Amino acid sequence: MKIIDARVVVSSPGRNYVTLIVETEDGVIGVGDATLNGRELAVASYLRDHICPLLIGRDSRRITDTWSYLYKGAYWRRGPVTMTAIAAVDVALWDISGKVAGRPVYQLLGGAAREGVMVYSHASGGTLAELSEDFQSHLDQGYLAIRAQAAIPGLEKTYGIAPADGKVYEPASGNMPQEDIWETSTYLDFAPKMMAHLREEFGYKVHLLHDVHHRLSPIEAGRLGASLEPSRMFWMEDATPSEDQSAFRLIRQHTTTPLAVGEVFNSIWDCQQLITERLIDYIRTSVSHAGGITHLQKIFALADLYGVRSGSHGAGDLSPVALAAALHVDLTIPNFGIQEYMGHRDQAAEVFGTAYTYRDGYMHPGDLPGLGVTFDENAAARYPYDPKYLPVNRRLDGSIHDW
Ligand code: CS2
Ligand code: MG
Repeated sequence: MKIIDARVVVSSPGRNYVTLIVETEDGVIGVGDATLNGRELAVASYLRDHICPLLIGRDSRRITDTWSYLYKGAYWRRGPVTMTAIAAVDVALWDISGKVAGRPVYQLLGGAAREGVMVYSHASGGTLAELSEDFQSHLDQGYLAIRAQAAIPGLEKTYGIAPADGKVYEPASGNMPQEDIWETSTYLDFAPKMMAHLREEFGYKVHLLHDVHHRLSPIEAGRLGASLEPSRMFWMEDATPSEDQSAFRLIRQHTTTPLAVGEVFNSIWDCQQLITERLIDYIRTSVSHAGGITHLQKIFALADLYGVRSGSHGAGDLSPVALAAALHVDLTIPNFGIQEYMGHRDQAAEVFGTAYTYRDGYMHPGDLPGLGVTFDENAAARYPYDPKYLPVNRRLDGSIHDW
């Protein structure tokens, strides 16, 4: 099962995706997601210039060896660019192995440990009334868990709010990031009111989640967590900039609101302290940004030892390949918690064919051999790369605020 070709396609069907295609001598094709939002071309180059040539002639079945070759064998390790590139190779090789075995990838990972994967969707609004309307529409679609975000009164823009067409939110096109103003005190007053409003209107049966997008200091996060306690959140996500693992000790001292973090993590080392000290409840590392299926399994296995559950990132900038791979992993691990499901813009369906399904709050990866995802290179060619950047945040005094 020699690899004879590995190529990278950068396309923008609704948003930018970097896709790795690996082909074996027997004509089996595997796909991997190498998308790093706002830094897409760096991973494309890492793959094209430094990794694809190393794959030619390797045995596609030797997944762990290839992973180690690319990680341990390189002097410069870790980091989002490297780990996203390795992830794409790893996922493509799992896809190939599944196809060769004639079995869905989850069967190679130990088989299903549950019937379906509980997912959470995104509800948002420019006002609380709009948020309620959107929340209701997600309840109507059967979601058992919903993340809620609303525009912060007084701020011109709030990240994470869907545009008026009801589609998933995306950064604006352009060669420069948009600049937003961030003001913490208004947000700290508003967020608990937003959640209380939803509980009053919709009760406590639905799981309620909220994303802070790394905007608070540890003590502010402690205060927010405490003020959200009456709303009995499923989780408070990314309360503080996540590279500071010990910050979570301080947050923990002040609140019993469950904590989730990790969508920007790239390896087990990024979350080792958070997990082993039980400072979080959910680890949000993803297949595509944390070294692929092979490495994500290690992170979740460590988390399992400490009672931490999974809650993988699944925003629209993770391609359908990444979502499929996540669902295969989610179905198999004992400590699965929840999976984010934001969905993709309609054009993505012209490029990516998927086998996964959604019903009554749960998803399933499907039973096609491999990941169950096809990639149409001709369709992708109709959607050329469209530079986009996530917004930059400044405080009222003009200084840069954290993401
Ligand atoms: C968010 C994302 O889905 C989430 O939880 O934090 O919108 C995130 O900002 C983007 O995926 C960044 O690429
Ligand atoms: Mg998030």
